[in-house]
Amino acid sequence: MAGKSARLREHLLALLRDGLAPHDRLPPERSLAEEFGLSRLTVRRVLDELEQEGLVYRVRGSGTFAGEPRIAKSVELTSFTEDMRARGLRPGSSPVTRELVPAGADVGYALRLSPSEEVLRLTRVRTADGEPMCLERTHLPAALVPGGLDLDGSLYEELARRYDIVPRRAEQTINATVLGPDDAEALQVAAFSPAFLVRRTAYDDRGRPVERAESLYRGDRYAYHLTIYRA
Ligand code: 16G
Repeated sequence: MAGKSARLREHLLALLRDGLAPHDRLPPERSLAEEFGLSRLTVRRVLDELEQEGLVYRVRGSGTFAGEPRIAKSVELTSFTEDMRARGLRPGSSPVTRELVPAGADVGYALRLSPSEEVLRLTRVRTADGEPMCLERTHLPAALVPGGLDLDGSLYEELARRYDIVPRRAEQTINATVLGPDDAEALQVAAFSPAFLVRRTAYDDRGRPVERAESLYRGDRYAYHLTIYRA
């Protein structure tokens, strides 16, 4: 009996590791019981154990599902476009300005460029269903995007499509701040309204810095949400 339930456990662990994405349904208890020659009760115990370990979760009446991997999944590297779509909102950017400028000391340091090297600077008011949510100033090494960028839509989608560049990791800091009059006007809120200032340096697979961005989020429309776990 112990041998069989250990086999079932191994089988499920392998399935969770290689076969199932988070939130995919596990095979039903009944078919696991048949396949492994175990009672439903024993199958349930094996699943209970996996549930206690946080590897699966149960939904009464519909089955057992693969859990989310625990490694900081909640702080995923996403784009504005993805964030808005996930909330059922229509992402947009208006207005958009682009300039080629010398990197300067801070941006150059973050992007590992000399201060005189050129960067493409994008300034975008990011909107959700047409409402301004965030003011974003992004710098990219000009040498990485030699043919320019079409910026009607998502910067990250365009970087992937046109240059095969995918930001994989980012260092990010979040500060509280207030909006100066110009930034407040761009976001259509009162001057000196509170905001979050998020600075991101994003790196690709090879560890090259590909973006240095500053995003100013309206304090009345944003919250930083983290899922945290006890080890
Ligand atoms: C997010 C990123 C920003 C990136 C942008 C791309 C943060 C703090 N910042 O706003 O660095 O440039 O997404 O969005 O999340 P896009 O692909 O929709 O243009």
